Amino acid sequence: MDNILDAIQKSAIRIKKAIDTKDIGYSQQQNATGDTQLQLDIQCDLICEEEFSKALSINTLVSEEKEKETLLNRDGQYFVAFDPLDGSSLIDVNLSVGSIFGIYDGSFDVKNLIVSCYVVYGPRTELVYAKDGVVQFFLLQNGEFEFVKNIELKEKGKLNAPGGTQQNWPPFHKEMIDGLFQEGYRLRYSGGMVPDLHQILLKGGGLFSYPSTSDKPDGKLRMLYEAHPFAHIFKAAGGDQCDGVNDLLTMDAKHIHDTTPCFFGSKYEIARVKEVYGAQ
Ligand code: P6P
Repeated sequence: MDNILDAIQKSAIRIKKAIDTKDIGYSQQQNATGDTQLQLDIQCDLICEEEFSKALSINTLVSEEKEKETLLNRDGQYFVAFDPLDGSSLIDVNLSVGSIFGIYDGSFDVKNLIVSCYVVYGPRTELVYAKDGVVQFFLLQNGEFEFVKNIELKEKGKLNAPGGTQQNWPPFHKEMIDGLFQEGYRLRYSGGMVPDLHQILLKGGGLFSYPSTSDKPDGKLRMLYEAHPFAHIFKAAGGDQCDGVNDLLTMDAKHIHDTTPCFFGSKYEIARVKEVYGAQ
């Protein structure tokens, strides 16, 4: 396992350099979910694959940037799902982006998710890692990720990060989101899942939502390498998560790029989501 975490840290340092120097023009390719790939998306995917290839304990990789799984070591124990550069379209307006990793033991069944990790590339490069019910926060300093603190969410927060196109939200969802604003919650949404969730984790809590919408009935965010890792992190930080009704950590993906509606936050806000969605 240590060699996988080492690969993640080495990938993060290389990706940060690539973001700071690489041309961010578009390629002629699309990923499995139809997003036109930046040359940088492809570059960052290659960086991760190169670093993971050195870890003989890895059996299979799933990347947002590749349609199919990549077998590395037939006898490997761990299955790694990752989004090498989430929110890459924000780079050309100089907003923060991130990488997301889920490490599964034996298969990509969500019950086997044992370590979740993300990296935020912003004014600073920061890494958050959840294992065995603890969420640790690291800061890149002089080429090393230095431990800063453990992250624990408050029972109730004050930030509201509502994803998706509002005109495509179900009316009851809009009413719930507006209700939080009427209670004094503050809008914090950049369109980058990693910095938006990082802010909620570090500022004590709130709600991030990406619901089922009329244009994306199964949600937009991918289960294996976006929803499951963040559900794991929020649960470990003392918060909660769901798909509106169900615990995301009980819902297995039907295919490697499967998506789901998802909600992450403090316990108070997730209880509100379950109350509203449960009544529909
Ligand atoms: P919308 C970025 O493209 C992404 O996959 C996530 O990082 C982000 O949370 C979401 O899409 C934003 O989607 O529809 O709100 O712009």
